[in-house]
Parts: sequence; structure tokens; C-alpha cells
Amino acid sequence: MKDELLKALVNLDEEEALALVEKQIEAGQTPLEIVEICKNGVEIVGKRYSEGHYFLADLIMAEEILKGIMGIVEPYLSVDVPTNGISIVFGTIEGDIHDLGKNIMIYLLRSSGFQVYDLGVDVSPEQFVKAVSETGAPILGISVLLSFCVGSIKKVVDLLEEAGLREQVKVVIGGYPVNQTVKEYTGADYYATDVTNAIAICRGIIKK
Ligand code: B12
Repeated sequence: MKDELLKALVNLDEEEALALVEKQIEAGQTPLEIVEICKNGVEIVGKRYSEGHYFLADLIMAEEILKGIMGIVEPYLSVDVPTNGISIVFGTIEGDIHDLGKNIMIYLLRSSGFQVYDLGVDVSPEQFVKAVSETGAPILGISVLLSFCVGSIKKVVDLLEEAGLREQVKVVIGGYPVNQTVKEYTGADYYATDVTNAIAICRGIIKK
């Protein structure tokens, strides 16, 4: 069934994809596993787009399908957990309006007890620094999907340094272009490209 869902996503077959997700949930597949299949599926859509086989309208369709899927899985993600008292500032970096991954991350963090301040998309480095200063949050999560926006994350880290806030906050980044090299270039503390790792990192930070 996993492969079928991947195929339906890649073929942008909304009806089939939503029906398969319903079936998978009924069969006991976890929402996290479904989210990861979706991520892999839209990655292939993105690849087809960059190769010129798919067009912008297809990316928009992929977004539509993902939103439908999230609508189905979200109730299964939500668990009433007590807050762990740890706050996280989260947003998508300046110039970038991709927010599906960010929203999934925020949903999962909230379900894990974190108090998340969602700054939205296209967030300037100055806005990130202001939010860290005002909230005193020990974790800053930045999402980036566009490679040419990576430089603005470096600016966030530099501005945190200038404002004397760098020691009090761990910067965690994630999204399509993120890897070890990007982590080092931007000066971020951690990176993650999948939900399981991302939550583990945030939990690890508060234990330290
Ligand atoms: C859907 C989509 C869109 C939708 C976005 C809808 C929305 N509301 O977000 C629309 C159609 C609007 C769009 C627009 C564009 N897009 Co687009 N888009 C995609 C696509 C197909 C899927 C992205 C997605 O939602 N993935 C699903 C989520 C769940 O995965 P995710 O975001 O990676 O998040 C996961 C992890 O990365 C992680 N995570 C995410 N953030 C964070 C943060 C932290 C702190 C942590 C720890 C973890 C974490 O957790 C998530 C769950 O696992 C990607 C392809 C791809 N390979 O990603 C292209 C892609 C990102 N887009 C691309 C491009 C070029 C564009 C446009 C410039 C196209 C255009 N010509 O206009 C515009 C840019 C608009 C802008 N200014 O931002 C390129 C970027 C290429 C590059 N190297 O920079 C991609 C890679 C496609 C491609 N291969 O060419 N896009």
C-alpha cells in the first residue's frame, strides 16, 4: 500500500491518494510514516518539475493533495499532552513561502508538548531575532525550501551573535536544500530533513 500511495502522489491522483491514506490509517499505519511517504512523493514531483516534465500547476496540485492528506492524518497526530514548558520560535526564511513542512513540524512539536511561536513564511532575519529576544525561546527552528534563501539563515545567525543572543538559543534548520554543508555554512547548530530526527533533536536540546 505504501508504494501505491507514493505512485498516486507522483501521478497527482488526488482521489486515489486520499482514499489510500484513509485505508492506511484504518490499517494502523502511523501518521508519521504517511507524512514521510508524502515527502518522498512530492520530492519526485519536484524532480519532475525541475526536469521540465511537470509545471507550476503540478506543484500547486501536489500542495492541494498534501493539504488533503494532512486534513485526514492531523486528528490522529493530535494528543492532549501537557506542555513541557519549552518554547520554540519557528518560521520559513525570507523569500520563501513554502510552509507545508513547517506546518507539519509545528503540529508535531505542539503534540510533543512544546510551545511554538509560528512566525509564518517569508520571515526576515530581523523578525527572527526580535522573536527570540522577546520570547527568550531556547530553540529557533527555520524552514527553507529554496536554495537561494539559505544565505538569509546565515544572516539570522550573524544577527543573533551581534545581539548577544547566540549563546541562549540553539538554531535548528530543515527543508529541501539542507544538509551538513548548509548547516556549517549558516552556522546553525543542528539540521534535520525528516520529522523523527527533528523531534529527537529538539527533545535532545532540552535534556542538555
Ligand atoms: C509544494 C511545492 C510548492 C508549493 C508550496 C506550497 C506551500 N504552501 O508550501 C508552491 C506551488 C506554492 C511552490 C512554489 C515554488 N516553488 Co516549490 N515546491 C514544492 C514541492 C513539490 C514540495 C514541497 C513540500 O511541501 N514538501 C513536503 C513537505 C512535508 O516536506 P518539506 O517541506 O521538505 O518538510 C519536511 C522536512 O524537510 C522537515 N522540515 C521542513 N522544515 C523544517 C524546519 C526544521 C527546523 C526542521 C528541523 C525540519 C524541517 O520536516 C518536514 C516533514 O518531514 C518541492 C519539491 C521538494 N523536493 O521539496 C518544490 C520546490 C521546493 N519548489 C521549488 C521552486 C523552484 C518553487 C518556485 C520558485 C517555482 C516558481 N517558478 O514560482 C516557487 C517559489 C515560491 C516562493 N517564493 O517560495 C524548487 C526549489 C529548488 C531549489 N533548489 O531552490 C523545488 C525543490 C522543486 C524543484 N525540484 O525544482 N512550491
